[in-house]
Amino acid sequence: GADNGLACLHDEDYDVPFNTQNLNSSTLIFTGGRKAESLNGEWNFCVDLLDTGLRQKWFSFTPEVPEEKTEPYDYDPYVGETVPVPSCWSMLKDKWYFFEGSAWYTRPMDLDELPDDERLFLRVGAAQYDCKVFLNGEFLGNHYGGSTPFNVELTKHAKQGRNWLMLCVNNTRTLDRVPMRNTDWFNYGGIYRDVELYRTPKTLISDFFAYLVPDSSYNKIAVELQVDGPDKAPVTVELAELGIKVEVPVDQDGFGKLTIPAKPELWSPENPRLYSVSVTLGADRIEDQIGFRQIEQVGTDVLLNGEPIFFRGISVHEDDEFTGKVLRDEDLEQRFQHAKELNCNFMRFAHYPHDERAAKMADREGILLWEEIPVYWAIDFKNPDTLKDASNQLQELIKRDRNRASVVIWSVGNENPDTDERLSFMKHLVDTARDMDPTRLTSAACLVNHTKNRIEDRLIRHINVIGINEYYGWYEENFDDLIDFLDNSDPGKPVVISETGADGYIGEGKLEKGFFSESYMAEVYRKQIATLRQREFVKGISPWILYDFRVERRQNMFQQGWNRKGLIASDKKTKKTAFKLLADFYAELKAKN
Ligand code: GCB
Repeated sequence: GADNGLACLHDEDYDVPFNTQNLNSSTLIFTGGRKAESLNGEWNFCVDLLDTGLRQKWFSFTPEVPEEKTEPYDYDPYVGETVPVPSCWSMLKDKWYFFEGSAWYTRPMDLDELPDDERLFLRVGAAQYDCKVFLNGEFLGNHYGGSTPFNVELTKHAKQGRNWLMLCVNNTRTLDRVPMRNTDWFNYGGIYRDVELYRTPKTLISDFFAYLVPDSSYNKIAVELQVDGPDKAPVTVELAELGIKVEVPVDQDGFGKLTIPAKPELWSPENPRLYSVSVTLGADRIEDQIGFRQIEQVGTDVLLNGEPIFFRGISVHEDDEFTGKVLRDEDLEQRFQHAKELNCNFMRFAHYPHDERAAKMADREGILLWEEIPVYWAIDFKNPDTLKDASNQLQELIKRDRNRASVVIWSVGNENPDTDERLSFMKHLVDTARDMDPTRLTSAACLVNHTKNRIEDRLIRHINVIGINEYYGWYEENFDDLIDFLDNSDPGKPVVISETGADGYIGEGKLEKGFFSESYMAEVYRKQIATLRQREFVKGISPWILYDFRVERRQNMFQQGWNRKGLIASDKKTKKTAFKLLADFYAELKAKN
């Protein structure tokens, strides 16, 4: 038949160049305080393992009643099954649980005529991994990276009346991407964060960054902003509580930067003080709640507002038994509630950018954050496309979250093999983070030389904080090697034990002792706590992990598709013994400070 696929022998042979990656950090728009129209809700949906939709151009079909169709067709985007957005398809039907491939989301959008002086933007909070955007049959671009937001300008493409929006989302793990093929978390698929429309004036404030100037005086706030559009006029920035109202001039590219004398009350976990900031240019106005603080690395110390700090942390994935990566406000509140019960002042958001609401909540709750991109295990460090992808995800994350005082660390990688290519790849990412943001520390989960049993990683030279994932008592069965490991290491920089832990299974058929028993897990925590507390260069711990999380590669009878290293079981309620051990240890540290 006409559609035997011969027209497209290779994926590259589609006559539309789909992999444009034109929707990237450079087109991401600051949306803080803007009014959004939600496009969440039911969308028409179809999984498409063979990419028939791209070959047959399902996006170019027009809505017609069945009786009047002029050709046979394999899918009708305008009728049929629907799914909610946001959601992970893996969680909606058993037969989609392990589905990896393309899926089509379609919905109508009824619009009034767009006034001449307005622009219209679509914003997708996250779609895993590749998302192609079509409006009324026209391909507008694609975005790559499963956990960061992107915008598509619709101004010139949307029409008055009914429009059809189609998103083709593909969660296939590929060799040239970040992450690559092997991860210790579940490969969910779908549009799992909010989809929204934004209307702005012709000229808008497209980016904004406000921070305490990092020096010893604590008396200057810097603002950096970007104006996009024809009227590049000065922008008004107001911090009413500090009596600040200034005009920030912009250059011909629309970029503006100003340093303002100011003495804000400093943000800290004990006093998570946020200031209302408003930014206006003509009819455009953005708002945010921003805290001002200083984080520094000096020798083996981390200083928050000039005072040494110890990170009492816990790692957490974005994962839920029933909804996958979709987290409601209540779920996020519960996450912080549990961190508070543990007496934490710090969380590691592993291993990819979490929902942006989480960092906003951390700002209010006074929890310091480590945020990271999924440069995880083996990825193709030689491939320029891989670097482009990693770098773009990092830039999107930084643009999204750099006004969050809670975020103190950008982490650029996790347990990556030490090669020359990896080193220059990671150095590139660290440099990018520093360029975009002078107010945070850089880190990575670094390497251990297991023969010499000590910290050894050329990347350490380039970062501020050395993350170490160590599993003495678990993967390294001889626990006492931890003592030897710490004795052998002399890193000269602060070390955060970014992971440690053990699986503890507490469901039916649980063991009383040995690997996977709750008591074994507790024993590992007891020993870790006793040993790590004595080390001068250990400046924080974020054990692995707050909740049990779903993962394909763990299939023994205690795991059954789950990593069981959670201090709390997958129900997010039942605490294991180790929870209290860590909470007591942190309570003691907290009392000392
Ligand atoms: C690690 C990884 C983490 C895994 C963990 C484990 O080192 O960074 O992603 O889930 O170990 O449980 O093995």
